[in-house]
Amino acid sequence: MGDSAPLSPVEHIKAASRGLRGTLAASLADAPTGALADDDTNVLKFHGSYQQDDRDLREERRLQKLEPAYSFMIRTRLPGGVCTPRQWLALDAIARRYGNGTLRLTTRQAFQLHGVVKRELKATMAAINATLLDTIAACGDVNRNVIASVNPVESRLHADVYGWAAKISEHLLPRTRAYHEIWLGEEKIAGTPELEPIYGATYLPRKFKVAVVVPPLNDVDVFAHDLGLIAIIEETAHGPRLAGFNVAVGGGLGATHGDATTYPRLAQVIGFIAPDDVLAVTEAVVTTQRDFGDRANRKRARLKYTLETMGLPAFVAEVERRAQVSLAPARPWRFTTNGDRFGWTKGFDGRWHLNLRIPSGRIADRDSARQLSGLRAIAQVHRGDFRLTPNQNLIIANVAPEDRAAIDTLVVDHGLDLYTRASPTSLDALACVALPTCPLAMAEAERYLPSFLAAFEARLAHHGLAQVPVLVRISGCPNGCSRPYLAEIALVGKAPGRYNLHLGGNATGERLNVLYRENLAEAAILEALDPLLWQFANERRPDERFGDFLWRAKLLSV
Ligand code: SRM
Ligand code: SF4
Repeated sequence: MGDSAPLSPVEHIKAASRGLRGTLAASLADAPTGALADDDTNVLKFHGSYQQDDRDLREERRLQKLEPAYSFMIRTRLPGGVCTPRQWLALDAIARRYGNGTLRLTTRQAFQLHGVVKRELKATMAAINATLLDTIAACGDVNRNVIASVNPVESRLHADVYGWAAKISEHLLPRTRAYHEIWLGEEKIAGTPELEPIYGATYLPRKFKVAVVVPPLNDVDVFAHDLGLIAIIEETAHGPRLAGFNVAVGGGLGATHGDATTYPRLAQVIGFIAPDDVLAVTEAVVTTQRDFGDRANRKRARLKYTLETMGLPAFVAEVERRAQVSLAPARPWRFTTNGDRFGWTKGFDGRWHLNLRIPSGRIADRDSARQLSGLRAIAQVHRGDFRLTPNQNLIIANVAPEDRAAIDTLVVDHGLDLYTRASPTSLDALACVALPTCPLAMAEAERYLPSFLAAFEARLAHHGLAQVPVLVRISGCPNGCSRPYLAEIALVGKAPGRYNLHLGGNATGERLNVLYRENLAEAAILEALDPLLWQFANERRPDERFGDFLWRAKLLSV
């Protein structure tokens, strides 16, 4: 807006894509290569897929003068992370038939399949669609998967809140039929591409993320979002009622090492709205970002930077004008944790929910645990549903009391009972995918998490802190896909085997951590943590968390 800088190349690709069609159909038919035409790799993202190559094999293939080992990652759209056993079984079969034989649960309550080759991409997308799931807008410069508190226990209103996540997701879906034409063979309608009433022809300047949360849980890390809705529940004579939502805007975590113009930022609460105003306000936030966001510099194109350039009051006034809604003063709320509640919990309606621990969300059959087979066996008998948590874990939800024993047996038989054995710190730890599939990874994350935790927990035990939970998150680069900047201890990839050490987030997702030391290998990370842990062990107040202690003891500064 008002900026004379040239548009970023992606803007031209979107504009020329004829409603996200690009030349994808021709690229898919180009048999000699496992890759798509360059521009189509950008268009493909809006359909929920990324072209990747196996980075473990890159050098070997280069020496053999072969093109990289291209394959595709596919991400589902799954508002609130809810899916049925039937859908689970279908995705499990698709992962084994077309993917690399694993299912990956993401930090945004979605599934990712990795390792799909180009000649099978269309069949895979069609197979996913046949399960009544889709991948539309799971990636790209649009609203992404809307996430929602899993919370099936504490709130009678969880279904309402999940309903809002689903409604927002539908409301903000692109209207183009490109997905149906390219992947499902729908007949093309001649003429100009469909109008996109919310997005316009060039969609948003950047990705856009929405979370809906039900306090006291902040399992979605609501303040990491472009738009966060905090459900306000009122107790009435007839039971609890969803009064409305506090609205938070401008959260986002991605940053670039060494570039101070990019930074993680927490969303700010700007007011309260009634449920009836949710769609209008959401749309107004999206269209304001559409019109005022930076389309020249993609590193500064998220809503958090639009707020910086517009100023919060002007942004809020614009949203109110567009939505024709006046925001009321925000209502009080309180979060107690951003973690999951592992094990069995009883819901308000007498049904049971089993929160399993799935390290880094990777579901695979390995010697240590046959998770994929185990969850397949559970899906074959389960009569409730599954819920993916934003902490990359899984809830087997809505289990009748009489079905619990059978599920427990399958869980134990397949090594899915980690939640009964893991330490508090390893239960809550997150790591992003990183190598070998992520093209942006600078260091390992998912594959490094187990060995880092083992080394770190040995230090905790040494200081008598083995049973004290510390929120640890690892990302392979500063983009922050495991939401590391909210962790008490975060490792952010800098180079192979080296990380920036961030300290001082809290356990409710309400405080950013700060950079403590740069570019450290594991031994130096542990060495930096050791004196802090020693002091924590000696001076800790009852139940005090490590991140809170570091600030109280003035061991960190902004
Ligand atoms: Fe992410 C890009 C994986 C959640 C911030 N993210 C990527 C890509 C697609 C790499 C790429 O652009 O080629 C990664 C694919 C790796 C792979 O091989 O699978 C990737 N992001 C993930 C997932 C799978 C991490 C995980 O281990 O679970 C999460 C998928 C979520 C989903 O289902 O939609 C994932 N990414 C996040 C989050 C956390 C969240 O949203 O709650 C963030 C930080 C929050 C935010 O957006 O600010 C996040 N991902 C990014 C960014 C930085 C964006 C920015 O504003 O700068 C990138 C890079 C980009 O967009 O250019 C990125
Ligand atoms: Fe890839 Fe970086 Fe995201 Fe990790 S944080 S998945 S390395 S983009």
